[in-house]
Amino acid sequence: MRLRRIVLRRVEMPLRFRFRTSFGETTVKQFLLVEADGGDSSGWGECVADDAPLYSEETNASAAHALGEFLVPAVLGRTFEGPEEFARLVAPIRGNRMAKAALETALWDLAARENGVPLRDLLGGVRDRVPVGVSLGLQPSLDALRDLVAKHVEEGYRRIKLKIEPGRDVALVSAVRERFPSIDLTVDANAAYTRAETPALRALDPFRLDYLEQPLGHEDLWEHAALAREIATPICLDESIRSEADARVAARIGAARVVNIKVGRVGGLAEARRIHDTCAAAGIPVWCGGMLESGVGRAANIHLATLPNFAKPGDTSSASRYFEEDIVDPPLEAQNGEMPVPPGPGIGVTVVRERLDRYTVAQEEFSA
Ligand code: OSB
Ligand code: MG
Repeated sequence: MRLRRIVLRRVEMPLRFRFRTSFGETTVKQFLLVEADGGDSSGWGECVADDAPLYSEETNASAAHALGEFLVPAVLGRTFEGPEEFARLVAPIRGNRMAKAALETALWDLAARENGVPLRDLLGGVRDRVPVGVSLGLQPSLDALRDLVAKHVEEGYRRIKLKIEPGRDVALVSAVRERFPSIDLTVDANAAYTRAETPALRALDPFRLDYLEQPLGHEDLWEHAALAREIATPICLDESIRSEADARVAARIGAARVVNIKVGRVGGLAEARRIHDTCAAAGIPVWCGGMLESGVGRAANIHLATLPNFAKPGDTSSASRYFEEDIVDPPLEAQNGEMPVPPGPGIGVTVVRERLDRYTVAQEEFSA
């Protein structure tokens, strides 16, 4: 594999709704898109960093810097076997996982396109469709939340995840559970609680949640293990798992009974697959998280989620929930709670350049 040219775009796409979590609010999805030009075809990768370092320490500006100054020069014009070599090529560069993942995913897409196979086949996936749920942000009222849950249950989504924060937890879960006694229900705190708030988390025990996602701080692996012994709801880790090493420790000390895998958070598809394998060996089911991605990142997530231990519905719901118009074809739409894997080569979708150009606000080109 040899890259002739890499194009880094800065893209802005308006969201159809305001997405509110315990850490912030998004109305416009602002992200970097990587195009890796191999000559005959291009591979695409989406960076899931945000403008502000609230979910992780990375930002669009820090990712653009890491890519432009260090990551792109590490691969451009070099000849290497394929995406599995990427980790070795960028090994001296610490952190910057979302920036790395954007470029690495583009290399996987390119490799799969050059071989004429779906990305799923390169990764070792085993399914044609993946079960999906939705992640619902904090809503202005309990009625608004219940109506939103009803809409998505009717659409066939397989799991409903509610964002919570201290003071907006038990009442919200109880209101939804009362109206929907048997749906697969989960909550996500995005690290908003401390160990001192264990009673509020224990109060969720009666509601038969499938899991409680990332209640405590990013660095609090040990604290999660302690909390797990004091509440009945299984803990799922998101922000705390940045690598296979993190997953291995979490499994060993009992910090997680479920793991949310996000390609960007862990530095790429190869590391995501290693975490998948480690969790499988430890008997920990995983699912594919989302970061409000456009069709490029969303498609890659769908291919990843075809691996066998993705045993719970992911956050990769229909792109039309988020965007009036996506930048890829065919549209990524769930059918009765399942997302079909787009069957073409690579990530299986085509970037529509005319549309992408309309959402591109800046662009930088690097040539070998
Ligand atoms: O914690 O899973 C999260 C979105 C942005 C940042 C963090 C998270 C999320 C979501 C949305 O929950 C998932 C999606 O629908 O893409
Ligand atoms: Mg989460």
